Amino acid sequence: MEKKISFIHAADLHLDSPFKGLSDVEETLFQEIRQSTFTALNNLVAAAIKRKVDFILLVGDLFDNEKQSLKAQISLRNAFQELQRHQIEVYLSYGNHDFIDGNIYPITYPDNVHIFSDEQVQSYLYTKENTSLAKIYGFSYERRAVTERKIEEYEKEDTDTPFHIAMLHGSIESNTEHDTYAPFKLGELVEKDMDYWALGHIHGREVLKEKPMIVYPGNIQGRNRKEIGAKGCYYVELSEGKQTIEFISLHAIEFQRATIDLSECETIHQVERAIINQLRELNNFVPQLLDVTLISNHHNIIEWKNEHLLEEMIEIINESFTQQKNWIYVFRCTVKNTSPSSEISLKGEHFLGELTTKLEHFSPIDYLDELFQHKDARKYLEMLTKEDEEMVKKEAYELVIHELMKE
Ligand SMILES: [Mn+2]
Repeated sequence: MEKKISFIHAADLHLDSPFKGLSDVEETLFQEIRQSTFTALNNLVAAAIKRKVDFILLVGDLFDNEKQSLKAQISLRNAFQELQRHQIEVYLSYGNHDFIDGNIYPITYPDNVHIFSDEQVQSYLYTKENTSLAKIYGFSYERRAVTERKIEEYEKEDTDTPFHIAMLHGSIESNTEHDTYAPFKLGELVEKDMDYWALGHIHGREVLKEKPMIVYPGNIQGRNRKEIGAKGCYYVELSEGKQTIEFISLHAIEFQRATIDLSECETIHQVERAIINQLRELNNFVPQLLDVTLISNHHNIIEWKNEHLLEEMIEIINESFTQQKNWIYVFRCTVKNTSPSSEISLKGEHFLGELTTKLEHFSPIDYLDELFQHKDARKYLEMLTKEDEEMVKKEAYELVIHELMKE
């Protein structure tokens, strides 16, 4: 008989993520957002049952925080019990967000759950109807940061077993955007001759290689404006000489970006129409948290902004679009004037020239330091990016110019 296995590969569930940047969203909506990582977990379980997979791989960062929230632990235990009722095994490893030493409420999961218990690479054998089918290799983070290279520890064992799958929560050595934990080179993974590399840690979905399959599934639910688009897991089938993967969307709420051109708008009421028309076209399958950029080649957009009319307009539109089932909520709105004259050409004038130079050397961080250091406030704040900083400066400049030109 042909040997064949099927499984789901997921990582970075980040259960019970606090969504701190969205805490000022209206209460019932915020509850739904807070619940989204759990809804995505339920969707994962449903997908596994529907596809009748042999097992699930969860490659680290199941929890958002090492002090594993009770709610997340219990949701996971319930999910695992449901999978057990359908004879689905679970192989899990912990990552940098849920490293073992941080767990203060040890919990017992059902027997179908196989946990990689420490930083040493180990293996589990998956058998079905008394036939050995797969060797699954992996390790867990005991501490917050595993900066050592772990790749040397992965060695294929009993080669009579048809399939060899390696789980690794870490990043490619050249990746400078994320903390490089358990670093590896792509070529090193290839050399190990595994059938599938189930990676975790990077939240953007990416198939690094197809032969053999080396895959980041990304996280199962977007958690901030950088984690946009569909989020989910991979369904994988391995048979002798053949591998197929298919992405399954699991997220309960989608983060997305939209740019709306208001160049044709002469009045603020036309702005309302323009935004509504574009939101209607989104046709979203799940509720959407939208990061909107309003652009126009007219200067009126800056006036509307400074008079807080755009802000008010977004509020009104949010009220209406959050009534529908697949609601849309604009959680961030950036304004861009694209006309060449937007860089008001007053640099020559002495006072404005000086203002411009001052602004170029100004850093908003200096003024925010106290806030970011505050022991309560900092839990809810994300550090400004370079891009945010530039935006703050531009807004400040435009506001000052606007106020000065008024008279
Ligand atoms: Mn993660």
